[in-house]
Amino acid sequence: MVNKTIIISNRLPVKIVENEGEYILSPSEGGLATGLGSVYKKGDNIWIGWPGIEVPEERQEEVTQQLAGLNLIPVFLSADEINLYYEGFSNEVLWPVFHYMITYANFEQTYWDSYQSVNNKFKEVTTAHIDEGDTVWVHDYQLLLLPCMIRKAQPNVTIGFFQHIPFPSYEIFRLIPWREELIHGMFGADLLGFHTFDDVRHFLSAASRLSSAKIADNVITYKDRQIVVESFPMGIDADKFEGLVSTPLVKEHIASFKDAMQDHKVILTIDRLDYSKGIIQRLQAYELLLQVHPEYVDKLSLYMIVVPSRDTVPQYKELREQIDQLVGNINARFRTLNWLPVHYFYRSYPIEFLSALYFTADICLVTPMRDGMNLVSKEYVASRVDNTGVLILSEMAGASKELNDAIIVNPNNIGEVMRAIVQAIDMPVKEQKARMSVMRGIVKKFDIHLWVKNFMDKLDEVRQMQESLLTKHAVKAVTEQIGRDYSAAKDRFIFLDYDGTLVGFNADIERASPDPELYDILTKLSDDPANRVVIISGRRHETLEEWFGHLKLDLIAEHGAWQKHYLEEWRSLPLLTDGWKKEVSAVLDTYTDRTPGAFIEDKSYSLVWHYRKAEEGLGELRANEIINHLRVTVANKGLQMMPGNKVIEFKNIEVNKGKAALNWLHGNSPDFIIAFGDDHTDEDIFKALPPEAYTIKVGSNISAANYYLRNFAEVRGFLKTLYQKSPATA
Ligand code: GDG
Repeated sequence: MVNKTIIISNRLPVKIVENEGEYILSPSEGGLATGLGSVYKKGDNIWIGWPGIEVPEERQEEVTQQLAGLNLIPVFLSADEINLYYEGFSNEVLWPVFHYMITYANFEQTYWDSYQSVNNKFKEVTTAHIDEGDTVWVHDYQLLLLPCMIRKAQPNVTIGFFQHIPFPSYEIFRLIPWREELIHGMFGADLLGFHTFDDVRHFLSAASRLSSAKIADNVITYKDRQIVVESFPMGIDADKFEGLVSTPLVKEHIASFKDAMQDHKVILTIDRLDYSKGIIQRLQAYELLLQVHPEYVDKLSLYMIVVPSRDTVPQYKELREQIDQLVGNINARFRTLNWLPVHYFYRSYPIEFLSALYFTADICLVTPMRDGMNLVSKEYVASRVDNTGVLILSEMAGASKELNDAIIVNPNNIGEVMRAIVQAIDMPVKEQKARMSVMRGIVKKFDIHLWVKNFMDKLDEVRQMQESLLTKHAVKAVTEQIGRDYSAAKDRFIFLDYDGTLVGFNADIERASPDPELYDILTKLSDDPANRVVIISGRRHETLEEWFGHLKLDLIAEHGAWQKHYLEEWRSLPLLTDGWKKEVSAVLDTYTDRTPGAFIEDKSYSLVWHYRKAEEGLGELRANEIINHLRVTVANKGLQMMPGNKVIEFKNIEVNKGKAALNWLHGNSPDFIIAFGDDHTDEDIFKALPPEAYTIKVGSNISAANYYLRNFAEVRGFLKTLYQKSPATA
């Protein structure tokens, strides 16, 4: 069976109207639908979503059949569900919070209940169509819980998620009562996409504070899976907007607009009715302009199109009334007998009408308070085929990261917006063309098709990474090659790191002592006369002695500074000094005193600064300060400074787990070597051992080791399989 791709979004890309008892379907022409057309219209691929109207149960089968012809699968929602899940949780909780308008948020428990159950409904429909190996691409904030729900129902699929609105700073996101659930819902994906790198940063910071996931750069490791977080700035169908302006209908509109607008400078704004779009502040800037610069009276026209949206919600209704009022005031105050400062239209128009406006307007004023991307700005640019025109763009729109040849403004600064309009009016054509042609190049290159391709390619790359991870996973290898070699071998060396490898990582280093199961495994392993089992740890030698001194094990402590062959005494590496410790520890003390939760561990030949209990971010900051502070001391005193998992360790340069392991092998010629470890100090072992050795990284796959295991529990299972394969026990 060929694997398929499933697109899922709240709305299907189709408009359904009921006419004389019949449902009439018209496919959507929006940019996203066009871009994704290349995906969902192919082969067995499908798009799952709400069809946009309430369909009575007895007619759902009929609509399902009609939609199937377009590769669309409906999720039917009741009026109640739309009210609570869509209008409620999505638009009264997530929308305002994600756009930094927290005072608009309404944290209703019933909204949340419905959000969960509707996400679950989407999951039910998806699982009825999904097969192992398929790829899923979930869209937007209405479906944040869906990735995890699908993952649970069908673990072996590749899931991408893209959020079209901003992801706010953690300080804002944390206000949501259900913040952990939302983050974990998103963790079901393999790839999480946002418009901008700032959104990515904010998501990673929220994820690291609200979950136990490990985060390295833009890769989150959670429950043994890796999740890649990336920015994919969305584009538009640039060719379409460019082509539209020379179609007969648009040309006709252009001619009549030019007639109506005479030689006024035309400023255009187009938005959905929304408080995030900064419509009021923009009107205020325009009003200020007419007040401060009366010379523009009768020379300018503001064409303001506001597309009706959510106007049953009280806040939107209120916004509409405010706009009506402000427009009325400005017109009443500044109009002349045959000139109107603001032409305000509260309705939507066919795309040909918008295209003609884009082509005719001298200035496009796009000043949202917050916007994930903002496509209107890109559509204006794409429509300027002669490279004239000026775009004024809010720095709070995702698009400002790409279109930096626009006049960029802070939408809260009414004076700055006013000055930007003046600058735009006065801008010489040469400068307009210089700026616009650069922006057109960007909009044309990074169009909706490239956006879809980039996302799908990355998703495929992530899928391959997950697959290659599976082949590196050592559990399969132990039942095959490693197991066979182990059984055949007569002289084996087994190197085992302790913390994170044989036991879990514990916030309290005094805890995590060995348990009966571990003792049993180590005893059985070392009972085999062909095995030399070596514990190789960063722990103090006194601790290893206390825990393992009674077993038939070789012990290497403090990364090699202390060593003990079974039945012999502990000895330290010759020529090691600890004279440097006083000076380094005095410096570390000053940092510990300023970092609640941090502490120093004093070992015979090393000092460790621990910050796993310090405030997230502060520990890392201090660690970097320490590194800079002590860089010269470390070099002068022949030390090494090793940043690790929430620690920095200082020790003599000669001390190294890799050297210690090689030293152990010296004079022996084993026919089987295997080493396990979880942190960067174990990388020295993986690199030092001869190429025929098996090396196994625990907890991650990014390593010099040739295999990996997910956690200490898998290591224990693996070791059990090994000793069961021994000819001695067989
Ligand atoms: C969300 C995010 C992100 C507008 N009026 C008419 C009309 N439009 C079209 C425009 C444009 C689209 O609607 C609006 O897109 P935006 O990006 O500006 O804003 P949102 O709807 O809030 O979209 C946003 C976007 O998702 C994509 O990820 O950029 O940040 O908030 O394409 O042309 N289309 C027609 N008639 C109209 O009257 N036909």
